[in-house]
Amino acid sequence: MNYLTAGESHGPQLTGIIEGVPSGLHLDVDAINEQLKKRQGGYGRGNRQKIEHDQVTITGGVRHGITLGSPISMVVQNRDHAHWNQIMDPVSPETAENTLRKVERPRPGHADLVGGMKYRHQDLRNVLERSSARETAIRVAVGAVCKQLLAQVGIDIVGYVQQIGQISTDDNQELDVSKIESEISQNDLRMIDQSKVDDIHELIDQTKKDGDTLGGIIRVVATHVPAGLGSYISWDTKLDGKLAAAVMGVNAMKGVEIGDGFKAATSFGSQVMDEIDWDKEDGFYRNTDHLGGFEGGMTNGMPIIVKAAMKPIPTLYKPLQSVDIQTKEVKKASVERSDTTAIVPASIVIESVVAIELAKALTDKFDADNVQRLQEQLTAYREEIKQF
Ligand code: EPS
Repeated sequence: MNYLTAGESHGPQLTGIIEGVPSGLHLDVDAINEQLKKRQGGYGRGNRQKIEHDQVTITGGVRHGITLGSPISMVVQNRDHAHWNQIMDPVSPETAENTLRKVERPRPGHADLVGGMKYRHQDLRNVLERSSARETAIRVAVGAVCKQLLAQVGIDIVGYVQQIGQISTDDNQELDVSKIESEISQNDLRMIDQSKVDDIHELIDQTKKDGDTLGGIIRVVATHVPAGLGSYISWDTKLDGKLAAAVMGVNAMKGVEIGDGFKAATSFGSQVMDEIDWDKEDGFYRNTDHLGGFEGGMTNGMPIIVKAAMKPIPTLYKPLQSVDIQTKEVKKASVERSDTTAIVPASIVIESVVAIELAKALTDKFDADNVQRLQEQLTAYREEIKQF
């Protein structure tokens, strides 16, 4: 399975193509839209989300609601393009008028400056339009398709917010996906601990007043993943490595942990390894999950736990020092409309990219031409593993 996205933040639309989704999957478009809606939400978002009402249109690979096994193409319109149709026109030639929103004072921490150097763009808008996290809307649509495929083989997955700025909100213990879902749906921060919501709202409000931004920590849990996805045989077959790369591929991510992650480095071996147990019903299992469901780069049948550290958004209303790329004068960085924090939508994005990697691993390992055959194979494989 493979996917590709295209589209600029204020261009006409975002496009995604996924190749390798099995045939015979009943695709629930409402469920894709539900994910898109969740990604648009969350306290701390800016005014762009008042303009967008993200909805997916399927343009290939699906017939009468059922996947065909051919590439699935999807689009999400940028409603804001209506305000940018001259400036972001894909075809009409450059004029003085349609280059009015030129960006020449790169924002520290954004892709602006290096992107400009690398692609020889003198208008840094050509960089920021694609490096904008707007692209994650279509990645979430791709992830929503993968989530539906995973659900067909009993795999559940959720991403939520654990920490915003310095306020930490849970103890890393919860592993029940439906319990997490029900807790986080009760607030606009996708957090388990309801008692911290007011404090965090206040923190976001104050940060906004200060013209500053916030990052945070996201945790993803995936359950009922069979043992043996990924492999120890070569470095690039390790599935935890692929998950880490997918997480780092999301805008603004600066760190990834699997299970106890960095904490494992300061613990004793006896506190980190998950002791092995066995019963007739489940076969082998572990008594704890410090290793986040991975041993030797392979899933071990325990819940997968991935954490991501997101840096604060680099667009500041109180801008930092920069240098004008034309005049080379020290100036304040350019100010674009932005969010105070995007940690809530990012938790959906991280959930999505983890779902995509798990779906990839699954469809790589088994015959995935057809979803029913995939289910049959997985049932047989699970039985074999249980009898080991
Ligand atoms: C973003 C800047 C803002 C965000 C955007 C990401 O966009 P605009 O400049 O149009 O206000 O709202 O995120 C989205 C549009 C989205 O859908 O998530 C950036 O610079 O990364």
